[in-house]
Amino acid sequence: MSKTAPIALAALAFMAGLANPPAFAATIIPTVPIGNPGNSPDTTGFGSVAYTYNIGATEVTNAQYVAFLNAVAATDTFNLYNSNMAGSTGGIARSGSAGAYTYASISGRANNPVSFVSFWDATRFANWLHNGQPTGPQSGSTTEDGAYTLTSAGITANSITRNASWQWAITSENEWYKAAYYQPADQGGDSDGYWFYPTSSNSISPTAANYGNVIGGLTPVGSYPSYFYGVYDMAGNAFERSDTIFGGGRRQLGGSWGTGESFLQSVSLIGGGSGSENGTVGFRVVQIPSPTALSLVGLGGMIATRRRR
Ligand SMILES: [Ca+2]
Ligand SMILES: [Ca+2]
Ligand SMILES: [Ca+2]
Repeated sequence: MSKTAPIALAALAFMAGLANPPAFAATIIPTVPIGNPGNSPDTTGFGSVAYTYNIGATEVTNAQYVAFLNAVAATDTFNLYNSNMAGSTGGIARSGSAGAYTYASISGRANNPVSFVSFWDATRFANWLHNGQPTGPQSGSTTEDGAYTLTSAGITANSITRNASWQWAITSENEWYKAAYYQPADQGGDSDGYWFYPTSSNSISPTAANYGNVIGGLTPVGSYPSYFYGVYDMAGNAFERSDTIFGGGRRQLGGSWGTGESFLQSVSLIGGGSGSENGTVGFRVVQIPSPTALSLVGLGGMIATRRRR
């Protein structure tokens, strides 16, 4: 038994490598696993998630959004690009003319959170990840269907929610809240299992996060320490859209570089218009651990069984 486990692990690592061959130029979204499924909610009523999921380690960056634009926005049918992205607080420049647009990160800002994106731009980015990062015009197989089925009526009504078959999506309010504030008391967390700030603490200072207009703008993701689950930048930097409907828009979490600390607190409860686009609001994605990974675990088990004979 003791000899088979490392063999199975090595086989798993090998096959995992084959599943993601380095020659395939897919955009890598670093994620961290959020376990403890079925945790209790906070006193605010938020933070309970019944399933295990992976959450983006950081906000989606300009570099990641550039890869998306170059894949699906040679013709930008649904305005995934906003000309303010090329301004002093943005991070992406566009070249060429409609039908042959290309995009590039602005020097020094590739790893800043993408901003000037609406909730609908974010759903299209999530659909693109869900669909395997295809290249082609904005359509059902690239941006308009997948985790979210986008229709003009649904957009107008702000009624579109995540499909049950989602693989990648924009974080929900509870997925975001749990990753930000939850830490079981018996694993070093607060006595009630929830911190007041995402920084694994009940108080905060500008050494822990980009907020309060101390820096005066967005910072590259990961510039401040990570939290309990290994996640970065949930406190400040860019505000983050969720896909949870809130009034006429969606819940918006974590505060930004320009807001006071009250916006970083677990009791902060605000939203933003789904169609709004400004320089302080970005988003973060979540992923359901893939069936491929599960089947690889099954294969690893088979190999271990065979070698044991
Ligand atoms: Ca847009
Ligand atoms: Ca607490
Ligand atoms: Ca943030």
